[in-house]
Amino acid sequence: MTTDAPLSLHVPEPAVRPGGTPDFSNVKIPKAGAVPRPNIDVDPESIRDLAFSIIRVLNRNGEAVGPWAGLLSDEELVEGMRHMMTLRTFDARMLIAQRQGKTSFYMQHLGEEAISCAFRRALSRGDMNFPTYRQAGLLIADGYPMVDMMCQIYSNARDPLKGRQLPVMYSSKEHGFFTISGNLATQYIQAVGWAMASAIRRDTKIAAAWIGDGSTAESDFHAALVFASTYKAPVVLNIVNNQWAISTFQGIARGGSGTFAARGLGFGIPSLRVDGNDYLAVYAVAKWAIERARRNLGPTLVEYVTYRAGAHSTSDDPSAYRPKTESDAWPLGDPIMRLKNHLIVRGVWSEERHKQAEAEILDTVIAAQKEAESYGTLHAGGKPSARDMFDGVYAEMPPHLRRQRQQAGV
Ligand SMILES: Cc1ncc(C[n+]2csc(CCOP(=O)(O)OP(=O)(O)O)c2C)c(N)n1
Ligand SMILES: [Mg+2]
Repeated sequence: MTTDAPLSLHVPEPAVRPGGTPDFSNVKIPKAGAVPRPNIDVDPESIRDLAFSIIRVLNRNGEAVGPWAGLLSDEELVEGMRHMMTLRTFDARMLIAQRQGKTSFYMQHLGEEAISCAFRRALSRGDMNFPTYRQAGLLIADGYPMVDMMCQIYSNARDPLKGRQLPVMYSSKEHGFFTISGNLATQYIQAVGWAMASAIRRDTKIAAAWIGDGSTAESDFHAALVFASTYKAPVVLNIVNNQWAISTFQGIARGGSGTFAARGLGFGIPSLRVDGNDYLAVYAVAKWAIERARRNLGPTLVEYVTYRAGAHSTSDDPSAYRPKTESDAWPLGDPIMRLKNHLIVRGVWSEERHKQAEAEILDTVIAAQKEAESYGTLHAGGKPSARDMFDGVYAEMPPHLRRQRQQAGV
């Protein structure tokens, strides 16, 4: 007989389930402006506490405060506002298009618009993002044509990717947007590899890796951190913590480290947490991390604290696993509303201007949609040619594929 108690596993549970009252008491939010802004060549050891705090610029009154404020002009902020509003409108239209059967699948950014839109602004031309499906703001904020994005979503005759990719998995070398892979966390090893190659070639371009909270549980994430840390690769390691990985809450992938940013500390990588719903804070932290990479000071890990307000994708129904009102209770608010309030406080925006911008943006998105639909949608109109699937894969097509192409008569 043994006196040892039986072993058991610890399985973390979300604070609440459907029907319960939303509870974000686990998200400790410091005051805006409270977190110091270290020099970029700081000793990582001396800023370990930044991995457990949240850098914020916009306060409750819509003012920009503290050492991370003051980097963007009125014009830049108004433009940032338009980027976020465009992304939100684009999402709304494509969600409807999916429900209408014009595409099989869509993924929206609701509540996370500030992250990719503000990050893009801090990059230079030639830098390369390795994004997931929830960073289309990198394209929108860089002026990539919405018509091309929609043609990809519709897999129509003008789809730049010729029907080879799942809808929303865009690709644009010119816009620093590496082809999205559905295999999550591969973005991390590829970004670090690309950054290392840039340094080996003695180039000046840096890479940005993107991952969600859930995907940090993949081994690729950890392998990438080893290489980034050892070789001090010129890369920004972004973690978008939107609290959910489909129906799995962030406590599962986070494990015992307290925060996702804290994962970087064991690798000696400067690791910061930032309010992901604060356009100014995201820009300031992105700029800091990008400058470190550019000055050859090595990688920075950034955790964006945000909330996925919408469903995971058009195939998901969040009411099955979280309270319906949870997104209203998210304590960091909505990124568009917060920037709007700030612009009004600055005296460069108003309720009327906001309404006018909404109407203009909707017109622009609808015009792009009409044009894209004139080239076909999932079940109607033009399609990529069957010939396209044989092209662009091999420098020299193997004989068996040549035969197949002949058999298909294309
Ligand atoms: C390697 C791999 N495992 C599983 C999946 C299936 N999958 C698609 S999205 C997703 C959740 C990812 O959550 P997170 O990383 O938090 O990103 P988010 O969707 O919240 O932006 C999973 C498990 C996948 N695409 N790739
Ligand atoms: Mg997530």
